[in-house]
Parts: sequence; structure tokens; C-alpha cells
Amino acid sequence: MVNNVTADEIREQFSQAMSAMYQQEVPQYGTLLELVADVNLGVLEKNPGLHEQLANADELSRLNVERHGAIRVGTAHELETLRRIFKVMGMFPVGYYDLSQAGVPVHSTAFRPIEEASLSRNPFRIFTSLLRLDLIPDEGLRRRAESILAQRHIFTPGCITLLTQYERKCGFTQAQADAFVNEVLETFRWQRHATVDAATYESLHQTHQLIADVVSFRGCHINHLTPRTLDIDRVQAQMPERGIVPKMVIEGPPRRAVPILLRQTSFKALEESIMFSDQQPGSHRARFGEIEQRGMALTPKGRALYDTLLREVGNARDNLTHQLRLQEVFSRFPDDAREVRRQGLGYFRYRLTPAGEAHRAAIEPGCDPEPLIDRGWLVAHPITYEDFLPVSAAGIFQSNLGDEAHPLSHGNASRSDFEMALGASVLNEFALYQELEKRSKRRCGLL
Ligand code: OOG
Ligand code: NI
Repeated sequence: MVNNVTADEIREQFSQAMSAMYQQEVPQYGTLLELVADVNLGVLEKNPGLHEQLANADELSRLNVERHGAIRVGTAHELETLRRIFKVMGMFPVGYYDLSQAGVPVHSTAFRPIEEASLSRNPFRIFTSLLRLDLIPDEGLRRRAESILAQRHIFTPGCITLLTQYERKCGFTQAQADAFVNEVLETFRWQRHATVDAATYESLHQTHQLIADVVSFRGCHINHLTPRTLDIDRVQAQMPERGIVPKMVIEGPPRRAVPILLRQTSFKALEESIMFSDQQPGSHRARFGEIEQRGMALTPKGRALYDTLLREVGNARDNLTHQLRLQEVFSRFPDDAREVRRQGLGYFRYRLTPAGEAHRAAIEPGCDPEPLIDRGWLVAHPITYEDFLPVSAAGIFQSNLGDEAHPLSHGNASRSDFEMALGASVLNEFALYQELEKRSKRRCGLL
């Protein structure tokens, strides 16, 4: 037997299985997928230019498989085991997000593929948050939460056995990969039966809804999945027609000719009935749906400008006012690819055209790409942003916490504590984008 299943194949299989499970568990998510598919089709039909551009940038084939999801865990051991599991699927921890800044008691990373070929095949990412029990002010409750978490096993024995086999042999047969995906799925399945009694749930919930969400169940249910749309404004506008109530504002930058970073919106979490360990019925809000529109990855300089402008925009009242205000403030961020390159604000992937290939010998390392672009020898496609945005993530978290949410005190977030729990360092997203750009330049003979 050969251990020949690639990480990309396992990730693809896993993301499909997750999507099927979530559509079954949360029917509104299926409706959202249909809406997004309709809107994407409409956009492509009306814009043959965009269709061609996406096809050339290898973005079209992945559009319909594109998804991210999110989970929240309670202990270092859980986080570390997830890191090992996701590695089997070619997903690595990228970036550190401190959400306590926004009153949400977690810090997070995103597990995602990092190689160009893997990203273009299936970029499935999981935003993974670790609960910060140190932010529970009441010591008794903190101890109680810790001991509940210490007793649970969110992974099946089958999952751990297969994982260990994989690590020893560096591979899976197809049958092992199938079994592994099924076992891993169990960890992310919704559990109607809470592991705590009603009173414990209530005191956890009183401190923060997220603490109750992480501590009270046997697994770490996937709390949303997110398809990628080509026109988020249209999906947001059409959600109510399909019986979906969107959150108030679209997070992130405004609509632009050259889209940057990431725009996101979601629908509110469902109220789902659960059963406490003392047989009392109750309800819990955790699971929702989200959509995203992805644009260009920004350099540290571009990102700093984005952060400054976003701060200037301030809080939103309603989506229309907010989008107008964003447009106004972001008029200071160039919306022209050449200008973005000239100011070093974004990352690009360079490619020789057939004419460029024909003149390869004339292209020297270090030469300025812009005249070559003018001459039609070279094209530069924006590199897609594959990560997340802390302010937007906080907005998504918060839209699901309801009005009764009261933020916990901020602070003392520590990336090194997070990395210690993870058992590895998180990768730097800027370095990854820069490497993609460099490699593309090298292929063209520009470096
Ligand atoms: C994660 C919320 C953040 C995103 O897309 O920014 C997120 C969560 O609610 O667990 O998914
Ligand atoms: Ni999300």
C-alpha cells in the first residue's frame, strides 16, 4: 500500500465534508451558498473582462470552492492538537490576532495553506481562537472553567490514532485519509447536549457568552463557514429577500476598482435548543453564516495606511452612511494598480505575456517592470489577501453576541503565550506575500 494522498487532497476532502455537514446542520447556510453562486454568476456574465482577469490570475477555478470557517478552543492541548491535525491537510498557522483589544476574550491565528499551488487549488482556512481564561475576573469561576476543560476530550480516539500513524509514516493511504476526515469531522459537529448544568452555563454566560460557548460542550463546533463572493454589496442587499437577516454593516474597506484586503458580512447566529447535563432544556446562540469578498494583499506600508484610515472612519451608524464615509476617507488610498505599485502599498504577481516570452533575453535582473507592462511584455496581477483583519473579526464576533454583551477588560495579550500553547510560532503573513511576489519576479527574469 502506498501513502500517496497529498495534503491538498485531504484538505479538499475535508472542506467539502465540512460544507456538507454545515449545510445539513444550518439550512440557512445552504441558502446563502445559492445566493452567492447566483450573484457570482451574474457578475461574471456582466463583466467578461473580470472573467478573463480572474481566469488569468488562476482565481476562477477556486472561486466556488473558496471557504473559511471558524472554531474556538479552550486549552493549549486542544490548540496544539489542532495544529498537528491541520498540518496533515497542508494548513499552517499564519498571523496572530489579539481580539481582547475589542473586548472579546480570545486570541487567534488562521490555519491555511501557504504554497502558491495549494492556495490556488483550495485555500480553505480556519480562523482558530483560544479562549483567554485569564480574563475571567471571578477566580472561582475561572477554576471551574479550567477543570471542566481539563476533563474533556474534543478529539475522537480514532482521530488521535490516525494522526499518530500519519506522523510516524509521513503519509496516508486513501482509506486512511477517508477515515481521518470522518474522525476529524466529529470534533466540529454540533452537540445538542451540554456537558454542564444550567446554573454553570448561566454563570459562564453572564461573564461572557463566548466563555459559555467554548466551555459548555464536548466539541468545538464549527461556528460558521464563509463562501467568497465577487459582489458583497449585492449579496448583502439581497439577503433579506431570501429570508436571511444580515448584520448591520459590511466590515473592512469600501468598494473599490482595485479591491483591497477583505470585506465581510454575516447573518446573525441562530438560537438553538440545547439540553443541560441536569436535563433542563435551554438555548444557545453560536452558529451563523458569513460571506467575504477578497482583494489585494497589502505591504506593511499599505496596511499601516489602511489601519490609519479605518481608525479615522470611526464607528458606523448604518451600512449606507458607513460605506459613504469609508469611500470619502479611503479616497486617500490610491485606487489604481500602477499607483499602488509605485507607492509600494500592495503585492503583485508578475507574469510574462507571449510577447514578453519572445523577448526574454532583453529582460535583465533589476529592470523596472513598469515600461515592460506598458509594452505588453509583462502583466502584474494583485496577489489575493488570504488572511483576516482583527477589527473586522471583532465586528463579526460582536454581531453575534447580542445586546447584552459586556466586554471584558482588555489587555495583556501575549503572542508568545499563544505560540507556547500552539507549540510553534505563527508564520508572518507579510513574509509569505513578499516571497510570492519575489518568486514571480524571478520567473520573469526581473530578479
Ligand atoms: C470568529 C470570528 C472572526 C472572521 O472571518 O473574521 C471570523 C469567531 O466568531 O469564532 O471568522
Ligand atoms: Ni469568518
